[in-house]
Amino acid sequence: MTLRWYGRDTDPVPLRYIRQIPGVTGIMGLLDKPAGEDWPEEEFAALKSEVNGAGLALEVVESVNVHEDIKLGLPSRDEYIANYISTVRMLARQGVKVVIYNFMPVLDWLRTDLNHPIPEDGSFSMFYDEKDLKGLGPMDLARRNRDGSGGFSLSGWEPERMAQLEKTLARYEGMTPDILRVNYKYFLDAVIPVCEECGVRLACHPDDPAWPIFGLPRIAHSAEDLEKIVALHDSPANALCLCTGSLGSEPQNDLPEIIRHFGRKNRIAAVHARNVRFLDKRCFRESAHLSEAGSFDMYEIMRAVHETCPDVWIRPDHGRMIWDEKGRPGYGLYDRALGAEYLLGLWEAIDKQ
Ligand code: CS2
Ligand code: MN
Repeated sequence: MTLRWYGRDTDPVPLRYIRQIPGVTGIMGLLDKPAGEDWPEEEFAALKSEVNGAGLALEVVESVNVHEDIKLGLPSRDEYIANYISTVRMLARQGVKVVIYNFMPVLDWLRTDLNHPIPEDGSFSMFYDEKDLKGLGPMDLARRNRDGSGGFSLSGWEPERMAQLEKTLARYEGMTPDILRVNYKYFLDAVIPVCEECGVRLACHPDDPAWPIFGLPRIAHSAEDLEKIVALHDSPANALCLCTGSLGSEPQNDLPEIIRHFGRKNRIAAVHARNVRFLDKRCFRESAHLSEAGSFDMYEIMRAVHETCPDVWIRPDHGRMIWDEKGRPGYGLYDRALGAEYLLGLWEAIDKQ
């Protein structure tokens, strides 16, 4: 059980607090670098010793972002792929086992409100309503996110990424899911053999929400999509990060079944456990992890993990803001700590059964 941690300069949660959450043994961490850069080993080694010094493991990196030129299939992609490979080798030397990434064009996750009040209990969580997108463009969303982020640079919405937003969007005109998959395969064919050689698994994070946005092709939001991804390069190193909140935002996606399917195939390397409550069609809020707080059966989800991929790294994904905490939306301490304990409790019960 791990918690995501953004680093001492930008994460208000100190490592020792994470260490004090019973059963949490590590973090999913990162260096804050623009996509396409080769990560310097000294910097990562310093991060690792800081994390290890706090009594926590750093075996999962989230995320090493994929440069847009790779997704677009531009000639410059080879240079960025070479950097990706060099980073994977470096991370392997530093003891990293799983690298999470996504292949979503331009925009990563998308919510329409980062601080939505939950009327029942006065807490706040992230919220999505397709109706709120009417008349809004990606640039408006980027501004809204910046204003609602409490001053934090949100992963997926980093300022340097947003500065290029309009230009990058224009370059995707005419891009189809099939072309995107061809470019994806080119990337995997280059990187996965290196992962195999050095004992790292790449874990693809699904689209969040689980449908295309702003007309951009998205290719990771259903069981069929994920099947195509694992088939692009057939290797256990070409794996998935099973994010329940992302995939599950589409009620058609049967989460326990999807987990069992890809777990049995040995294609799940990491799990993000999150619960959401459906409020309407394409309208949901992120809820507490407890099954009854949302729309997912977290017991069944944990059982599927226990049955088919019990050795994966897992973390509670986005939590609510509770107890007046001021933090990075989705990544406060309190609700994620509650989530971790709940998930560990389910795990203990399943295990003893
Ligand atoms: C994360 C994603 O905060 C989140 O929603 O699950 O940002 C995730 O880290 C990336 O999509 C993975 O590359
Ligand atoms: Mn996730």
